[in-house]
Amino acid sequence: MAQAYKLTYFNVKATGEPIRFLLSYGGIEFEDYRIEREQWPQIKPSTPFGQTPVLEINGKQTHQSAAICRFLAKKFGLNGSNDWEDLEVDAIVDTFTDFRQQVASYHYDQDEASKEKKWGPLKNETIPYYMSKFEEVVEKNNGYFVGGKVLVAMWQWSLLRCDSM
Ligand SMILES: N[C@@H](CCC(=O)N[C@@H](CS)C(=O)NCC(=O)O)C(=O)O
Repeated sequence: MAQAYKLTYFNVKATGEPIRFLLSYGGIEFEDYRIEREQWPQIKPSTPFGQTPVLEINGKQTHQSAAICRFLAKKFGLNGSNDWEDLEVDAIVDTFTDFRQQVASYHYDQDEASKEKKWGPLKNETIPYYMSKFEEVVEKNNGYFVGGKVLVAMWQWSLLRCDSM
């Protein structure tokens, strides 16, 4: 029997997009439920930890974007070929998260003065640092992050390429 997949997330790319990519890659039809900001207070209490993305499979809810990606990657053969490769994938994914959090801290800052103060270091230090490091890794791995092939780390990379944080 076909399984029913439903992804609940805001109408942005951010941490939901790699899950959408993975489900599409795996040929899984899913309900791409995009909530509007004003719906959120009503939906929040029904989520496992008050946050999205939430993936439901046959009514069973799960959360945490990286964990969901890892789960789907395994299903679609996009995890590593051994424990070491899996470790390397996890390390890259966690590094994206570190990087993204620094960009998000600037992006979502509502205080104009504090935001302006963050821009210089972000543009001149943080972004060039992470980008050059990521490039180094990719150069060492024949154009991929791990193992010279497309793995879940690649989809997580899409987080950084999203036009909305
Ligand atoms: N570590 C979590 C972070 C989840 C998260 O920060 N979700 C945000 C949207 S990107 C959210 O639901 N914010 C609304 C809220 O916290 O009320 C993940 O990667 O899934």
